[in-house]
Amino acid sequence: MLNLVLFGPPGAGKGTQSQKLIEKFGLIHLSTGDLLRGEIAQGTTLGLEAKKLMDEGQLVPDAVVIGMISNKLDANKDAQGFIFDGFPRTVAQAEALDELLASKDSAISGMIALEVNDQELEQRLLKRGETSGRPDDANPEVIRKRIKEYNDKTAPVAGFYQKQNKFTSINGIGSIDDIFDSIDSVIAKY
Ligand code: B4P
Repeated sequence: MLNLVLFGPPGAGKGTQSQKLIEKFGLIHLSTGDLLRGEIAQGTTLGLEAKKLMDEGQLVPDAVVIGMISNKLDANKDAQGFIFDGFPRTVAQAEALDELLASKDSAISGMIALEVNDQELEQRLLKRGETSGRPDDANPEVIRKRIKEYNDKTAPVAGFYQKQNKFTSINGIGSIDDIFDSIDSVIAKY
């Protein structure tokens, strides 16, 4: 079973590369950002609470996203593996994910981190904001807040997987296909 964590700051290309990974490996894509936006679109109580935080560039509480992931794992018992995109974003989420997978006799195969500098991230997100309709992409102040949240709360998650010898970092700048080839060669070693 291949269970991959795709890691990196907002706009690093996690969602973009996930689409290519699904095509090649037939994995189930679990993006907490997409799941939260789905809740918002449906107007659920969870979505309403998440929207306020997301629009300000803040993380949604751990318990909310861990609950969503747990439900999705239960709903996909026969999966060949999962791509975790945008999750875990805190060390508490990483610990919870290990426990959830262990309870299913499974584990993370590896984390692949996409390295992209802040200036490039800001440009990518502002560009996407022109067409995506995402409030968190349209405003440079919110983008900077998202990058700060990443540096404060999410970057330490890399250390969690480094301690387990499951961490690989790759250059996230370049063509989408070249970056995918780099990811593919890391997966070949799992
Ligand atoms: P996410 O939906 O995870 O959003 P993201 O970080 O912006 O996405 P990503 O890195 O996937 O970028 P993409 O490929 O799309 O999170 C949004 C919010 O949800 C968070 O701020 C938080 O509030 C909440 N949230 C989500 N998960 C959470 C969790 N676990 N805990 C708590 N809160 C959570 O790429 C971005 C752009 O770059 C695209 O336009 C793409 O076309 C472009 N691009 C991609 N690769 C490129 C390349 N190689 N060259 C040039 N451009 C490229």
